[in-house]
Amino acid sequence: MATEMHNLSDYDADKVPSGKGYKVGIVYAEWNSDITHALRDGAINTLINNGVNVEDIKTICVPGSFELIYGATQMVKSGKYDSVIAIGCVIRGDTPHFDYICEGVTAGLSRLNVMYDTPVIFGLITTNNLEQAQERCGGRLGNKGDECAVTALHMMDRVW
Ligand code: RBF
Repeated sequence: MATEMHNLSDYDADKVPSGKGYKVGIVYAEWNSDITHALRDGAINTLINNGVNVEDIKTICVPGSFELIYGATQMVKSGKYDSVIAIGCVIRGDTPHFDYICEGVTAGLSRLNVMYDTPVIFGLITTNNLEQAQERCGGRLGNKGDECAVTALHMMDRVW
């Protein structure tokens, strides 16, 4: 994913593989929906701009980021998608909940990538405050949803 020094939102469009014919599942969390909807829409636009047919993109929402694990698992197990993008936003609060959710989602999605053949793209943004999240969903640091879509296109294009 991106840092200030490495921002995939500035990707070279000529180097992104075509998504024509590929099917992509997007599971996104409703918590912090101002952020996650912008990330989701960024991902959808980038997929379409790179050749994925709109009818080949399926979006499903889940209540919170923790539920991304279940949602992504169901999408992968359905066998309907060439890649699955999981999108959520966890903002640090005053309790350790932030750490538990981040660790849980990271472990859950990582496990899917080991267990199944469908690439699962990690679109969970984890920030200290709302401003940092806004910077990453179409602000100063690009849109991490776009970057997830570019990553999905690269992963689907690979011959292993
Ligand atoms: N879900 C998120 O997607 N982002 C959050 O920042 C977030 N913060 C939470 C903070 C607390 C204290 C709790 C209890 C839940 C939070 N959740 C958050 C929801 C979580 O991902 C999940 O939906 C619930 O824990 C139910 O499984």
